[in-house]
Amino acid sequence: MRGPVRFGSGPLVTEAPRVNRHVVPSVERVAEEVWGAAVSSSPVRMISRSSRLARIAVAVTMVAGAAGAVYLVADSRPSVAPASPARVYSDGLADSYDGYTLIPITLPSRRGATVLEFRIVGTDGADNAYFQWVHTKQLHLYVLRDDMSGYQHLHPDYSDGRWRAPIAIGDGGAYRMYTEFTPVGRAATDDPTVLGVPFVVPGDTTMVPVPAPVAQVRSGPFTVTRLDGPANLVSGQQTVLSFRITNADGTPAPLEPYLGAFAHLSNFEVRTQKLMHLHPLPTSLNGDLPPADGVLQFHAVFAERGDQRMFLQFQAAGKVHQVAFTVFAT
Ligand SMILES: [Cu+2]
Repeated sequence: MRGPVRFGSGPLVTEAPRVNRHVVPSVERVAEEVWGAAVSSSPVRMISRSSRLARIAVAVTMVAGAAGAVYLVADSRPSVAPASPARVYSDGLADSYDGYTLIPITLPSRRGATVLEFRIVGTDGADNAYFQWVHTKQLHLYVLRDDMSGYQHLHPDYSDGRWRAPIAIGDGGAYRMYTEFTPVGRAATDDPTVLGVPFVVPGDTTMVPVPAPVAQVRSGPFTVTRLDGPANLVSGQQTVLSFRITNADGTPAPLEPYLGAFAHLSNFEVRTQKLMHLHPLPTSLNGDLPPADGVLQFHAVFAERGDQRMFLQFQAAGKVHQVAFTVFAT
């Protein structure tokens, strides 16, 4: 986080308190001062003043607390100036990024089943078929209508310079397709390139209002609980999203790897349709064991305030499930 840090309703903290770590008053000295002040201002006076051990224990706690507070203040500031401007990651709102361009060939133009077909070319105009295998696929395709309904996560096949995916569109409306891939040479753990183009399916359309935030959503026999309930997130800073997936009796769901992860979360900013695709933090050394408590955590930074609609996919008991949550970022 950059700039001043505000703690609760207190004053704006722009600088760590000046504490000389080399001059620490003796515990007994602090015990005398702290105990005297605490006792004189506390309505609880029945504790024996002669309890020397208790005084020392309180002093130790206070000294540790002060040291912890200093650490927190210091730790929340950048330790070094950023070497270069923050990288702007692609989000599917453009058809071209990182030198790659998404060129649609056949986009759905009516309801029902069809084949979506496109090319992805590099700056030299050549097709770039060989992306890295990330989460068991070279390329992930997402489709969403602009009212945040009709989410699909598909995996096109590549041949003859073209990517093709069978797709079924259930209703008319304005849609966007997103392609996500990691070019060769980039760390597989780095952010992928996400390109997007809109398309329209004419005809009757039943728009779906974005649901209000809730704490729990069910899919089949499984319940997904957002551990923060419907609480708002704070934009512009590192955020942890935690979900617990349970059986009907409340025990952890038997999660299985799906596309190389225990869950896939596509987050769309409702106002812009900007996409951020996330995977849970590993819950075991090799990341190959499901969480014993059924809790999956995702780290994310939400750039803008506003509604987010997130689609969470997971596999349990041999079947892929999908749930969606609305979360407001303040
Ligand atoms: Cu994924």
